[in-house]
Amino acid sequence: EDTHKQKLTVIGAPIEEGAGRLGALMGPAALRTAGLIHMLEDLGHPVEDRGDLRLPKTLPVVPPVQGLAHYIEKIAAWSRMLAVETYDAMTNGTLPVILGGDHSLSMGSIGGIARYCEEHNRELFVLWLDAHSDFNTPATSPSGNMHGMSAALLCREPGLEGVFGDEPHGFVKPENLHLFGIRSIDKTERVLLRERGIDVIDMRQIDEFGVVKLLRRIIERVQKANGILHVSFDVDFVDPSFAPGVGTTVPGGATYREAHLVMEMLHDSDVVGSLDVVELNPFLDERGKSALLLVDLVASLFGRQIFDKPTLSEQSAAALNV
Ligand code: 4U7
Ligand code: MN
Ligand code: MN
Ligand code: MN
Repeated sequence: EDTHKQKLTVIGAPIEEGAGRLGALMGPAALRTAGLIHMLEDLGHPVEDRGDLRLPKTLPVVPPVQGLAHYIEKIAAWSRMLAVETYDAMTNGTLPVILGGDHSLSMGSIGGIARYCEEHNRELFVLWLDAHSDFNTPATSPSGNMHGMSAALLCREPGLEGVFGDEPHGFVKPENLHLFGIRSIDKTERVLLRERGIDVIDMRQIDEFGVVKLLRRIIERVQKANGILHVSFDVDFVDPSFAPGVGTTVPGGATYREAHLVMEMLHDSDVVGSLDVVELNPFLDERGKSALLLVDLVASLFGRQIFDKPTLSEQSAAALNV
């Protein structure tokens, strides 16, 4: 989890059937075109690029679900494949970076990471940077789109058991899931989030208290538990004025600097053990703007700094009491 020169395994997951509109399939390609791999290497990280994964020809048979879960066979195939890949990457002592692809991929990526953590007795925490809470089940989802169900599946909500079937994977403790940047919650989702006691940091709290205090609290929790933090970065966490290339824009998102500050703090915390970058839809982007922003944000997470030393003089630090 030392994000300082940590060895990275990059895994492309061009999956789009979990989202309501097509195009997230091109996400990994756009992130590569925007220079993601070179950026990581420039920062001094050894990178093993496993390329973009492909679905097997035969999809698993998934028993029928109660409610709506579009393309569940494809999501199941991706989840099972990704869980193996992230588990492997962690077992090899590397930090998996999964390039999406829609947010349904986190079922698999985190499923594999959680399995690793369970087997190695490490407490797993998840920071879910998103406009949405992704806590629907087939029974509650208004859309049936599975990118809105990944957090629920990981917290063992019923109705999605067919995704993994008997394939090995782990779960996330509901009390270790931190949703951050939220500003769009469905009615039934709200009920479920309350019942499960999920920590929901919405945009109103971010406006009132700022990202620093709110994130510091989460980081300290992970550090105290000597835990591992998985960061699941949904592009729509950022305000659509900075990141228009996403199918589910919601106004009032994180600003350019708020998003960077989150990533910079995460870098300094040394608790990040894995990362998803999801929901980039290059078909909806404006001349690569969102892809380029994402590469810069990931750079902040992996150690790019504005300046190499604290920029406050001792005198001004004392005056500000920081
Ligand atoms: B994303 C939604 F109804 N809640 O379930 C749903 F508003 O991964 C949106 O966060 C889900 O982008 C958004 O379809 C999923 C909808
Ligand atoms: Mn560093
Ligand atoms: Mn979202
Ligand atoms: Mn999401």
